[in-house]
Order: sequence, then structure tokens, then C-alpha cells
Amino acid sequence: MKRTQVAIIGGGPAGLLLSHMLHLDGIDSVIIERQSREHVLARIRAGVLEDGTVQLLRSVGLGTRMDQEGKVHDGTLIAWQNRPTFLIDTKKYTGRQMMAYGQTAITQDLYAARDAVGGQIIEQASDVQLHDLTSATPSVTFQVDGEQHQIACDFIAGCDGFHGVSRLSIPGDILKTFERVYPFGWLGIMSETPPLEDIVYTQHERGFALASQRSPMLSRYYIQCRTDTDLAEWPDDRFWEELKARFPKELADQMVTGPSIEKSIAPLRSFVAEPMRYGRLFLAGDAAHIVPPTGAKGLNLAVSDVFYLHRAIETFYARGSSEHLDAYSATALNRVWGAERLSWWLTKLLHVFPDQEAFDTRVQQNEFDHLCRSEAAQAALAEQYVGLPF
Ligand code: RFL
Ligand code: PHB
Repeated sequence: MKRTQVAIIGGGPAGLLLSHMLHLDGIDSVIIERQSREHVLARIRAGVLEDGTVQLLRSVGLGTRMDQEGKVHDGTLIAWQNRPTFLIDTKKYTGRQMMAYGQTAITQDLYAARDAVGGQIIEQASDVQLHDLTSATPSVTFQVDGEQHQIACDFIAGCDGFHGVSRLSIPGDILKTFERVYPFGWLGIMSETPPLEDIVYTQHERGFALASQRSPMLSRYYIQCRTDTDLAEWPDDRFWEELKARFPKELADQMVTGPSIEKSIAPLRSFVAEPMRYGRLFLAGDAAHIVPPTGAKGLNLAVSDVFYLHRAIETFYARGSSEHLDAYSATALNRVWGAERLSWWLTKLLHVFPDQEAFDTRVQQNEFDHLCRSEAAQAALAEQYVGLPF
């Protein structure tokens, strides 16, 4: 049986960042990941980082490439049909900015940082099981290439995403879940074309759309779609046509179209599991909560969870104090619910719901009118969008 201090289930951004930060404090960890590294790096997901995420990545030595290749934004535009474009002005109201830098690049940077110091990442592990979580000697078993392995540890970090095994290891009478599934998804494409200058959310009677970016020659676009959408029915030409129809003409005219290099559908869901701790198991990131992507909060929440969890484990080893471990779930959940509320609110504001009535549309319009008129509402939105302090 092998031994480590912290066994980390899942090698997505949460697991990799936790392992990196623990290493900086001399704490040993092993990551156990179900997929291959190629698979993890091929996923295209988040693109917009909060100021706190950017600062944290810089402070742990992961800022060099981000600062070279990422693009700083003063906020995000909302292009509401037949209205002047509106800026969620994080710079003006908070003095802080956002960064467009993709999750794929962050994951590459994290793998490079772990590799540079010989960090242990076990890939393609199947049948991962967690044991003795309420004892001081938990362990993890799994198989690689048909061979059974066991790792003993002090703590287990459940960073294995929404479909992972960690959350399911918490007994049903202890775990409470809260969920909202939205009646639409996002159809997204990546294309090797220059993006629009700004990140833009649209509100349009045909449905929501979003223009985002990864680099000067890599654009990311999304359109709201039905949950039963068949990708085969969305060749590139149809996608571009529908996307442009949801944008104001002056922005649609600036879009440079080209072949997609990736196309996928993401469902929209809000989900929170409480508590985020069971004995020696601590959940972080999508393993504990999901937000609809409308507020760009998912990856940022994974980073703030890791900030709290790292601090808790570090304090335990440095001072023998369980103070932050005991506070972890409540501290993380407070921030999680803030992001859940913002993502839910922006999702409701900007999408067309299939059962939407004229009354709902008027309320949406009034909400947006109020936002445009009220400095207080703009400041409140900017504060939440740029991310509450850790
Ligand atoms: P991940 O990235 O899902 O990683 C979990 C890892 O665990 C592995 N795993 C297991 N390993 C071992 N044993 C098991 N039984 C396992 N089961 C699973 C998985 O293979 C995987 O490698 O979770 P993590 O690390 O918590 O990171 C969370 C983020 O990935 C996620 O919140 C964001 O991508 C959400 N998100 C966005 N977040 C932002 O902050 N800003 C954005 O702009 C943004 N845009 C998005 C998004 C998510 C999207 N999709 C596709 C859902 C846009 C989209 C379209
Ligand atoms: C993205 O760039 O993929 C992105 C940007 C903003 C969001 C969600 C996703 O709210």
C-alpha cells in the first residue's frame, strides 16, 4: 500500500491546483484521474477569470503565460435587442478587471508545473473507491490496467467534477442537494478566427448568444439551444447565421466566420451539495456545485474552494489546528451561494424560456431598464461579476 498526505480524486483544474499549492507548502499529494491527460486537455470549457482567480494564479507562480496570452477586460457587454449596448463595468465600480484566458491553457500550465517537480498524477484509474472517511486513516482504492492499488492518506480531496464518485461517498442522510435544471442548453463552437474586441452577452427574442475569445486568433461563440438539439443539424453555416441574427448588426458585421474546430452542447444546471465535508473527505469545485455558465463562475468557484481547502490543510500540518478544516464547508458554501445566485439571475435575465409569457418578458425588460438607470444596480452587478473577495 502506498501512502501520501492528501489523496486528490480528479485531475481537472481543482485537483491540479490543489496539488500544486500543497506542494509549495511541502505537503505531499497524489492525483487519481479517471481519464488520460490527452482527454483532460482536449476539453474546451471556461474562458473568463475573475480578478481573484488571476491574483491567486500569479501568487502561486502560474501567471507568466496567462499575463502574456490572456486578455484583460474592463467588464462584459450586454447587447439587448433594440437597445444601446450596456457594459457590466467592473473596472469603474470595483477597480478590478476580468481576464479572458482559457481553462485548457490553465490546465496545461498546471500539468507543466506538476511535471516540473515530479508531481504524481495517476491516469486512467477505474473503479475509484473511498474508504474509512470518518477515521483518521482514510484510503482510496482503484484499478489501473486491471491491477488493484490502494493509497493510504490523511485527507481525501474530492475534485472529481459533477459525475465523480466523491460526493456519492457521503451518506444520503447527511448530504443535502439543491438543484435547478434549465429548459435549454448552449451550443458552442470554437473557431480559428479573430474574436470581437469585447466579450458580449446578447438578449434576443430568438434566444441568448455569447461572443467570447481565447486568443487573438481563437474565438468562442455560443447560442442558446433546445435541450434535444442534434449537433448534426447544426453545420457551421447555420450556426453563424443564427449567431449573427441574435447580435446587433454592427457587431454581427464585425464577426469573422470560419470553420469550427470544436462544436458541443452544454446543458444548464444549478446544483449545490451540502455539506462540502464528510469526515476526512473535502469536496471542491464541480464535485460539490454546478452553475449555469452565464456568469462565468464555475472555474472561479473551483479556484476559491481550493484556496480555502489549501489553507485549511496547510494550517493543520503547520500548527496542528483543525480550525480552518472545521470552517471549510460553511466558508466555501457562503461564496458558492453568492455565485449560484448571480448565475441564476443572469440566466433568467438573458434567456428566452420555452414557457415564457408576455408578463415574464416585461419583467425581464424592466429588470434591464432598472440596471441601465441605476448606478447602485450596476455597482452591485459589477461587484458580483468580478467576484467577491476570497
Ligand atoms: P472538472 O474540470 O470536471 O474536473 C474533474 C476531473 O475529475 C475526473 N473524474 C474522476 N477522476 C477519478 N475518479 C472518478 N470517479 C472521476 N470522475 C471524474 C474527470 O475526468 C475530470 O478530469 O472539475 P473541476 O476541476 O472542479 O473544474 C470545474 C470547471 O471545469 C468548471 O466549473 C468550468 O469549466 C465551468 N465553466 C466556466 N467556468 C468559469 O469560471 N468561467 C467560464 O467562462 C466558464 N465557462 C464552463 C464554461 C463550463 C462549460 N461546460 C462545458 C460545462 C463554459 C462551458 C460550456
Ligand atoms: C467562455 O469564454 O467560454 C465563456 C465566457 C463567458 C461565460 C461563459 C463562458 O459566461
